[in-house]
Amino acid sequence: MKNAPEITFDSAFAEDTYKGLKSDPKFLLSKYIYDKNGDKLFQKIMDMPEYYLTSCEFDILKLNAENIADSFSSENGFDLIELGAGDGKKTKILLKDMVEKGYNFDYLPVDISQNVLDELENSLKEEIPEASVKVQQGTYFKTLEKLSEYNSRKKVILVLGSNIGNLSHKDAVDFLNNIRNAMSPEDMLFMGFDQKKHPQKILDAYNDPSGITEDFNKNLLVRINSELDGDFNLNNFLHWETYDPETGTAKSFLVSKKVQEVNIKKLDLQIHFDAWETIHTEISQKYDDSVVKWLADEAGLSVEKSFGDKENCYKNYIFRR
Ligand code: AVJ
Repeated sequence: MKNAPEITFDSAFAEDTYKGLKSDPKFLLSKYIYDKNGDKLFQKIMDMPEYYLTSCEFDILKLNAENIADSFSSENGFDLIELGAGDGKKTKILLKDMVEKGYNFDYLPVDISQNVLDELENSLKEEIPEASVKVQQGTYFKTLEKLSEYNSRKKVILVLGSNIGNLSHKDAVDFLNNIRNAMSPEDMLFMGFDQKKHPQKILDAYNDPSGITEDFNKNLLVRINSELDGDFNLNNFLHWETYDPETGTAKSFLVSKKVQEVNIKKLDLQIHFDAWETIHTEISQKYDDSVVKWLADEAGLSVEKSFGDKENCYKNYIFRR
């Protein structure tokens, strides 16, 4: 059998872009939205009135801070490890409460970006100088592995923002399973899951009239243009959102408004788009208790407790292995 011609790529971004645009139907991976510009756009999304996720989770943490902090605490102290801390706006509610109570803990925010960590560290020095902060630059699972190797006290792992929603159920189980492998029996996982709700409310959150989500979605094309020398014309694509209330899956697309050719020099690639042809860019999965329980079961975790807002728009769950 003859091997397919080998193509070598300069980066994972180049390789994934090539594969996604060669596929039928076309797709791009949402994780590549987050460069400097993408991070900024996501901050703007979190401030939009339509993006209810942020304020829902904020309220849940605020309302239940004592309860949550209590369940974290442990006689020998604990490490609070946050995967994807961002600006820490929500975590600070918990940190303040735990500092006030005199809990013995270290806060270990994990992020791939040293820049994000520096900013977070500085703001914490200002706002909660009593907190012991040990930033961890690296990927989630390598860092978790490292931490569980030479750390014996209780770990509380925090994943806020329903970030798991970008993963298919299969990938979500792998993600949870990776976390579980780093957990000892006394450790806890505290995680946010956006819930199924009125479909219109979900569509509105991902289709704001000001066009911030559109810019966020199109940042994939902006990155291809600048990093891979592409010539996407952003005006020739529209942002489209769908939500399937049966599966709970919101999907983002970029739709080609006309027949067009796009060149990507660094991939040595010319792509043809039919009129109204799609590029699938992101999923934002919505959950209910039974789906969360099923995912946990599959990953060898059990749900210990959950906290919701009045309307159960959003929920935070505590898991144990
Ligand atoms: C960061 C994955 C939680 O899916 O709600 C926001 C990303 N995409 N608006 C989400 C996002 C479009 C967000 N997560």
